[in-house]
Amino acid sequence: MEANAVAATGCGSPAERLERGEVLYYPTAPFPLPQGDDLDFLLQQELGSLNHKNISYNPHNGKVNGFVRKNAEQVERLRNIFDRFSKAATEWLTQLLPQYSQGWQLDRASFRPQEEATRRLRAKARNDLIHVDAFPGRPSRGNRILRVFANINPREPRIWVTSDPFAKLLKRYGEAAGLPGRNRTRWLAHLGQGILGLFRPHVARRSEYDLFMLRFHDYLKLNEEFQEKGPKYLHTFPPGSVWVAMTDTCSHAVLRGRYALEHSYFVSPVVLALPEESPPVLLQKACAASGRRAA
Ligand SMILES: O=C(O)CCC(=O)C(=O)O
Ligand SMILES: [Fe+2]
Repeated sequence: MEANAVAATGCGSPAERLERGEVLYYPTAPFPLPQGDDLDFLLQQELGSLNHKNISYNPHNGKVNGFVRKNAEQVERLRNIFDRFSKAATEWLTQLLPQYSQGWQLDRASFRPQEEATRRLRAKARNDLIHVDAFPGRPSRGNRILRVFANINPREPRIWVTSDPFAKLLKRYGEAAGLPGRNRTRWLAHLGQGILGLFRPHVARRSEYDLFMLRFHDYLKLNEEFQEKGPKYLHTFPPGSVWVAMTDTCSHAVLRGRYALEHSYFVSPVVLALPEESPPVLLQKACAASGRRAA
C-alpha cells in the first residue's frame, strides 16, 4: 500500500484536484475545532441506537439526532458545538473553494464517536469496505458530494484507504454493477420508488443517477476482488488534522479511529471546475457508449 500517494500528486486548483478524486490534507486544522470543556463534552456523547451510524446535525433547522439524550441543557450545548463547527467549516471552505460556495447546499454535519476498527455493521453499511458515497435518504440528483473531515481524537490517528477514482471504477465495473437504461432495471427502480414513497414520503425522489450510484456503492463494497486486489493508498490523519474530498469520486474506506467531525455539501454541477469529468456526465457517456438510453 502506498502512503498518501493520491494526496501527493497535487497539481491544479483545489477544485480540480478534488474533482479528480484527490484528498486535500491539512496536518493542522485550518479552522477552529472544539477545544477544552467543549471537546471533553463532545467525546462523552454516545450513539443513541444501532439505527444511527453517527450523531448528526441538520444546519437548516438546528436538530441533532442519533445520541443518548439526557437533558435539555445537554441538547442545547451539543447544538451549539455543531453550529460553531458548521459555520467555521463552511467559512473556511468558502475561502478555499469560492466558486463552489456560489452553488452548494449545506447537507448534514456529523460526529463519529465509534471505534471504526471494531464496529459491527451489515456489509452495505460497513465503513471499512472501499466505496464511493451515495446517501440512501438524501438523493443528490446529480449534485456532487463534498465532505470535510476533522480528527478530534486527542491521541489516535484516523486511518483511511483510498483507491481508484470514479472514472476508472466506472470503466472497470460499471457494466457489471448495471448501467441505467435497461428496461427491467428501470421498471424495478420505479416500482421501488413507488413503494419507498408510501413508507417514507419525506425522502426526496431518487433520479436514475441516484439509483445507479447506490447500486455502485453496494457493488463495490460486495466485490471481493476489488476490495482485496484493487490499488490501495493509505492515509494517516493525526489528531487535529483536517481533510477534504469529493467522496462520490474519491473511493475510500475508514479502517481505524474514533471521534471525527464531518460536514457534507451538495455542489451543483454548474459551479464545477471540470464538469465533463463529473460522475453524472461520465455515466451518461458510458450509457451512450454501451448503446443504452442516457441516465
Ligand atoms: O468516517 C469516516 O472517516 C468515513 C466513513 C465513510 O466512508 C462515510 O461516512 O461515507
Ligand atoms: Fe463513505
